[in-house]
Amino acid sequence: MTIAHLDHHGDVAVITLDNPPVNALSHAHRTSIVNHLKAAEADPAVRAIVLIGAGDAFCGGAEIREFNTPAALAEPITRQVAETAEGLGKPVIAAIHKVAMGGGLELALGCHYRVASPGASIALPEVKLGILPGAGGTQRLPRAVGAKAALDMIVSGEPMTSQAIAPLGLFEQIIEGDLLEGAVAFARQIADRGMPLRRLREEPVRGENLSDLIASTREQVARQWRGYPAPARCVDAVEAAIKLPFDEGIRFERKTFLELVETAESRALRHAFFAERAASKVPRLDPSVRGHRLDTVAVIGAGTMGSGIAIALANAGLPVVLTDSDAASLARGRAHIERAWTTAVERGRLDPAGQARRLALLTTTTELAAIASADLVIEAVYEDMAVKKAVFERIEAHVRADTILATNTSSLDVDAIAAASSNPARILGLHFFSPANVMRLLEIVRGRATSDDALATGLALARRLRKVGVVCGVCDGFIGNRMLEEYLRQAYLLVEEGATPRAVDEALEAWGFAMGPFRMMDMAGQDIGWAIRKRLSVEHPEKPYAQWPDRLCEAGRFGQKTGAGVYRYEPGSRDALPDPEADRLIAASVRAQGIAQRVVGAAEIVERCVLALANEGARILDEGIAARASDIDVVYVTGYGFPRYRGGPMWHADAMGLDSVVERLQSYATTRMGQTLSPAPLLVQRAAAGHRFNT
Ligand code: T1G
Repeated sequence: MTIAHLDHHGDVAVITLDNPPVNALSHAHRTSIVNHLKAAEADPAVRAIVLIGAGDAFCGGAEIREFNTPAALAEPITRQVAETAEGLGKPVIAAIHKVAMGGGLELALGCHYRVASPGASIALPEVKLGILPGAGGTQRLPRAVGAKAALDMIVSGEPMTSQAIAPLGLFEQIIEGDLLEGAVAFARQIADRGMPLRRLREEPVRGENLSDLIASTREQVARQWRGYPAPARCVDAVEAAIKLPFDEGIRFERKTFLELVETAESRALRHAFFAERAASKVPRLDPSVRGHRLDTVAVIGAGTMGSGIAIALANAGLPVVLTDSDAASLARGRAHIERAWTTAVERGRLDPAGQARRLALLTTTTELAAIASADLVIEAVYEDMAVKKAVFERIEAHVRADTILATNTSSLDVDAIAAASSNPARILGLHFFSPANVMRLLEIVRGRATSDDALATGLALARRLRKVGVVCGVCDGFIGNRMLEEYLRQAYLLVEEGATPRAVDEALEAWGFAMGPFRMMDMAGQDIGWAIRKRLSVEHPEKPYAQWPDRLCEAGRFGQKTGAGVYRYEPGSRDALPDPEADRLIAASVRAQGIAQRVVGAAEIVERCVLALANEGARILDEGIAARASDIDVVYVTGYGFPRYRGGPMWHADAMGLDSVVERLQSYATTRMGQTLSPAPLLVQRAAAGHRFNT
């Protein structure tokens, strides 16, 4: 790995940040940059200095892997690198392309001037890692672009493009051509004109009604970021920039950063960051296998999933052929897709040209022969094994021998589907989550016969769709739905023992879940859970199943789709309202079984539901269905509303201590749940060895 290096373009020194893959500011890199800045300052032949990034980034920020290690605090820290640039007596120009994020943007803010290529991604995303910009960003960005824009960027962590942020005052120039050439010419111009060195620390924070701005942002953060400490502290730091002299503001920022970087939430969010990236590294898959070119993708079945997948494909610029044997279903699917893009245009999330481009990519037909040119076919028909096998047989009659075939099944046996195929090696599972054009998770199911080529094609599709692809083996429910079954089992049993559905939902939502289990099942459809319980109670009779959910389904209470499930819903509303009829059915079911009622507290609700996830995750890990514990965390955080600031079920168990997890599960295993909460062998093993799930 190389680090920064210094070249001379006549009387302009060029310091190139060079720490692949994103020029992260490791201690060695920081030291090298400071040494080159000082050397350029001392060199009488140098009249100006340009900082530029090698490869695909100016700089992606501090080296996150150094956090909570001595290297992160070893001087020069990132703030000092920015201060060195700012303190020089010669003009220092940051030349930005592709990415300037976190400490990388803060380094650029310490420079006297900034130029950029168009399309660069500019962000202070630290809040997404549970921290805040700790190298002067909260103090300099408000002075560069004004308090409002800076506050939006720092609290959201979201990027702006270089050309969008330029008018706010961040960049002196957007350079269309060769960035280095343009930056050197700009630097020489600054030197020739003897321009004053622009030091942001000497400038005021711009904006009106700043106290109102801070107050309103605080209210918005309190509503939107429950459970996340960092956003509110970001507001505090920008308020310090407004109210305090620069150096006091910097001290406040540093103190706040050091507090946040030690929080459990930040450690969990950093785990989630790296876990998503680790998921793309698949054991026993030759990294040189890149998968098929994807020029055309076909989707079979224009229902909710099929049309959602078609939207996701067209949004990613892929030509898609959507077929359905039933003309009415196809028409409904197409109408759903067109409505989605029309709504996006109405809401300003898509421009008419983008809508037209997407519509041009979409072909809908009842003729299955239209899939002949597809490189990949995704089956999204009714969740029934016989139906799927029949569809695959018809698909194979129309496509090339090398076309990859994927089933979108949410739990059925991919090996059984593949076994019915003439070429099982080309078959895999691509489990999309509804709505497929919104949810980031994609479970990529690797069958026994799935070839590396087919698997690599699934991973490439996930990247193309900007989804998080997690490879899993074949089992009932793969990773997420298999764990969900154990989570729901506890939730249903808790109600049988005396908890109300609303108490269960509220306990888990207070703990951080986006939606409690019963509101979630009312939305997904109680009938879906009913069908799965019917199948599993036959396949696994040894496990206890609560009966009251079946009583509600027998009464036709499927949730929002029927206006009533566990809760009642007014027409057109998703508000979960109390429903005495549901309470009556539950009480009758419990009475008929003679189950003694008791007071069930929120702590027990959370513990049994959350640890049931980690316990089943341990079995999934032990069976090799998931390659690593962090893949399980990624599935549950990105696909099932597990709070990201708690890292995922396996990370949470690690944070609790696996010996405590074993002890808590054993304390419940003696009750009615029997072996459903008895600790999994791998959990007991890791706890006894003092190890963690996430190594
Ligand atoms: N530190 C360490 N590794 C990093 C990294 C970072 N800042 N950014 C990326 N990587 C690794 C990543 O793990 C992956 O590794 C590889 O680079 C490619 O990443 C003082 C304290 C920059 C937009 O939060 O958002 O500065 O898997 O797959 O899609 O105030 O990476 O190959 O082993 O994501 O092209 C603030 C985080 C840090 C930006 C590029 N900065 N990075 O996206 O590639 S805190 C961030 C990203 C900070 C200061 C504070 C993205 C990217 P591997 P990738 P990409």
